[in-house]
Amino acid sequence: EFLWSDVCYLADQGATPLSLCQVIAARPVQVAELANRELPIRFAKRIRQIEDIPGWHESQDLVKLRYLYFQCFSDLRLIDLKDHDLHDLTVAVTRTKHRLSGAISLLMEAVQELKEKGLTLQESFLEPWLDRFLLSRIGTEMLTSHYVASMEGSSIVEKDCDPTVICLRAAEKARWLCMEHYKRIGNTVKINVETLPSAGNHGNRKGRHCFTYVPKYLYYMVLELLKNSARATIETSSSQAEIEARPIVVTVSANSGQVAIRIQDSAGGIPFEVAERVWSYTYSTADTRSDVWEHQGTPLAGYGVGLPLSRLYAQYLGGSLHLMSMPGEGTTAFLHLKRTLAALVRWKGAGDLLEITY
Ligand code: W6P
Repeated sequence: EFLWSDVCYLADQGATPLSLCQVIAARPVQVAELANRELPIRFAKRIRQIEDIPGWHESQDLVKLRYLYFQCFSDLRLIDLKDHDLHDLTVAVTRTKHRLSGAISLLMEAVQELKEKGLTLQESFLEPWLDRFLLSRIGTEMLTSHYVASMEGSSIVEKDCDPTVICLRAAEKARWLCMEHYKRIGNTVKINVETLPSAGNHGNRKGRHCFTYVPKYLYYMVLELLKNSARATIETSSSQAEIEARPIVVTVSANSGQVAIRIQDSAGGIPFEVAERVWSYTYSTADTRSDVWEHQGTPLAGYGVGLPLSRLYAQYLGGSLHLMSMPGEGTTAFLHLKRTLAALVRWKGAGDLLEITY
């Protein structure tokens, strides 16, 4: 019907690049206008992107995912924003947020399904396809979350985000996940969180390294890294005593420009053959059924979408994520984050990632 031709029309429209700062700094009414204008364009582009996968209509999951995006698209397109009454838009955006909450798990199942069917999807096609899709998913999720939060008078961004506190919370959760997952053998890891004092006056108040950030994304990234370290530690140990002799060490440091989080395990390192696989969506060894937005991920799942998605989050917010392996010793993850989102505007390299253009 007419909405489908509308999809075609909007998919061809250029999405206006939004900088994160622009979104964060906007007043609720402006956020509403942005959401109302930009979300349909971005959803139309996602629909088109799904159609770019050869044989997409043979995958139940992709058909479902495409229809989800179409429903979100339709809801938003049927809104009339005149009179500045935001109620209908708020209902639609909230519904959209819920509708798409399982989008990534659905997508990863689709990828699994396509692989099992032996559909010869070139990796060189699929990996960048997934990067693009997930990056845009981060962008629209950010916009919908921010819209909903700003209607409630709050924000997804915290001005006083304490990375140490986030690490402690993630550590607690990782230990809990271990206990759940290895219930029968009663294993859990030891995680030490240390905060380095910074030279100069950057650790405000009691040496804490507070900065402006989106806490739920930081939590997601740290938890993902801890899950990997914890799983490796437990699976390469033969007793609880051995596990406790190999604690995971989390170190938080900062200067005026950045916050760094280092996560070190002593699980023997990443074998050479595996090193490339950890960043790959398609080589994932474990089931990826998980709702990444709700953090209900499969406990300690293997190299699924978690690591590549964490790296996308880090990059999206102007930072980076690297893994270093010492063979026979262990793995160290380095998470570098921009200290102020304001600095992002000036950071030229961020252009492609920062702009929620997809
Ligand atoms: C390992 C494998 C891995 C992946 C990601 C992060 C940490 C670790 N540790 O042994």
